[in-house]
Amino acid sequence: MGVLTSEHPKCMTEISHRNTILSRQLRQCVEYGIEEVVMTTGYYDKVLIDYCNFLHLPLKITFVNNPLYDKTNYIYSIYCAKDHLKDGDIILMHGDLVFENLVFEAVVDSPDSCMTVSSTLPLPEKDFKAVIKDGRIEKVGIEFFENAMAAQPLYKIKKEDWLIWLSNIERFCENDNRKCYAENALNEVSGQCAIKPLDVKDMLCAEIDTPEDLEVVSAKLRTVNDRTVYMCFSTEYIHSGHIAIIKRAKRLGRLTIGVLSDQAVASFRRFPLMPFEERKALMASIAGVERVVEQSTLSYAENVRALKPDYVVHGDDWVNGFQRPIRQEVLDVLAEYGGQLVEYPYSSDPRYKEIDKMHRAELAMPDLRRGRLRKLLDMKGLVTAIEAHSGITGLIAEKTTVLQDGKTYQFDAMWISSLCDSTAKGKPDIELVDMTSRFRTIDDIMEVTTKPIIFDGDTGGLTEHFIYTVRSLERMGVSMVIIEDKTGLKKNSLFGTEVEQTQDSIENFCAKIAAGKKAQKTHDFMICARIESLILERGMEDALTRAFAFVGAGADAVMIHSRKKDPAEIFEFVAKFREKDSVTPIVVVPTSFNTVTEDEFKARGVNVVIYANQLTRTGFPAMQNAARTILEHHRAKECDDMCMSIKDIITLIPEE
Ligand code: SPV
Ligand code: MG
Repeated sequence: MGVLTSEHPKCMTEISHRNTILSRQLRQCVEYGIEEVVMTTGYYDKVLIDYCNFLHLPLKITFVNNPLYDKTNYIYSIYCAKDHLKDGDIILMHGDLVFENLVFEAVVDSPDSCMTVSSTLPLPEKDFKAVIKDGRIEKVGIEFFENAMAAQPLYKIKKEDWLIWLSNIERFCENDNRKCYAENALNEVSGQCAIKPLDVKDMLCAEIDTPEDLEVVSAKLRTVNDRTVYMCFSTEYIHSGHIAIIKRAKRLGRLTIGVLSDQAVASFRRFPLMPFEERKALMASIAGVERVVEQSTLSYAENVRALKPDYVVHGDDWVNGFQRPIRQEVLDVLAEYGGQLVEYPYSSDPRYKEIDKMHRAELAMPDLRRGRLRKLLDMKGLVTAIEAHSGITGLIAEKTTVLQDGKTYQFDAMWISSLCDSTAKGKPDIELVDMTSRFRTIDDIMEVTTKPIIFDGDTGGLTEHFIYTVRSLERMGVSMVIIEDKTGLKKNSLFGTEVEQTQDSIENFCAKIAAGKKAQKTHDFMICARIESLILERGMEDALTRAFAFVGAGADAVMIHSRKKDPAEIFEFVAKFREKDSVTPIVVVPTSFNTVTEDEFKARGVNVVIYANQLTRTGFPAMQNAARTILEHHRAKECDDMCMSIKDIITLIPEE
């Protein structure tokens, strides 16, 4: 190295603007949790010690001088230090070695003894090569070319292997064999040690022997230091598991964090308690996070294509489960430009589950749940709800997730239908099931879910009773009650004019709405007026007149209902209503006009789509079928294929 080492040992050669070979190695040790270092010294021993002290690193460094450094090789330095090296596994490295973090991480994390080799580099003429046999290192030296790979003296040696190697080092040195490599002592006992080759391929792991090496390695180091890393988070709280993975990610390069948009979080997990801007600020405040960007879908593709990070980092929890296609897409996009996916073991610390549970519990609390429907309407423009009439149907509404085209779909809310609640109790949908029983259903559902609830309030009953119903629902955390403008013995709307049904007067119904609005205590709670004019064939004009009157009386939303298959009258109502009122949410229940997609409803100005009875209508026929099958066969075997496994049922139920 000539002039570069005229005043200090080679390991103190600068390799970047902030590091020498040694300071980089020591900082890497600190970064990877190593606490004790034994450093053998030779010439410029004091310069080296002063330098290490000057670095002020949280390391206990034991310096061991080899007094014969100019007459011996490093086998003798190890011999001098032997008494400090017998306590446990060791990492062994030469002082002129430069390696990137990913290499060091693989060495430190290796469960076995290992030595770094490269299957892609050409065999060096004069440097170390390792002969590999049966997946183990058999010999290390500069003279081996057959069955060999380029090798670097960066090892992790498990204590049991090290003690074998070290005792042969001792034997060599005590027999005055001090000028060879420590590896000569290894080669004699390698059969008793299990040192595996750790293939680092093209990653940076190189010795600096000449000024040319220095130039090449420094240049490679600049590209290593310039690498970029991308991760994405949806979390609203940071626990030590997040910090650990962020720490690992930033060792790989300059870290950009994607924060999932509120809409994306709501679509795949649950409504975020902490809005996007807050979550973004939280991430930006973490040391080492260079940039925070929005990721607006669960799919990484857009951001990865735009940022082209060298690495995407993720926990290995997405290898299976619903995120699997997202992972595959990341791999495909990375392959487009040669990026790499790095996965770390997912931490399933019970404490994190506890935090998550607390978070869920918070979301389920009445005050937080109630206001979430309004927030979702603001956030998404169109909200979907599916019927639930029991705890288990609530869980289906809460948890069912579909992944399509890199997006996840879930229902936003639950509809507690009078039809389905009554049917589940074997009763007709004529306001026969009393409020106490209906509240019981709400409570059962609320106990196991977090999504907002829209309650089918039938006619709302007498105005004098309705105000109490509003307060009870509000207190329970229901987000919206829908009451229909009928009076007397209400029957299900899908009977239309086949049964006698009486529409309430506009005045009466407006008074009921106004009384309900006056009774509620919070701003969050919504009262929706349901217009039955089309069901009862009273015409579009009547429907619109009523809609505007009800909004005037304080309704927070209107629901227009129809039992026609053709959506034309619904579309006409929506268009005409929107001509005069662009803000009041419109609710539809497309049981009959079921060909219309959510996107089309949204484009026309609808805000809430309720799938009002599909779980009931699919569940009961399946049960009837099972019952019939058992009766026919006088045993349950034939019914088995129709049944969900007990295991699947159990996984649907959250554990407390
Ligand atoms: C319900 O689900 O109970 C409803 C909607 O009120 S409908 O059955 O279409 O009238
Ligand atoms: Mg109903």
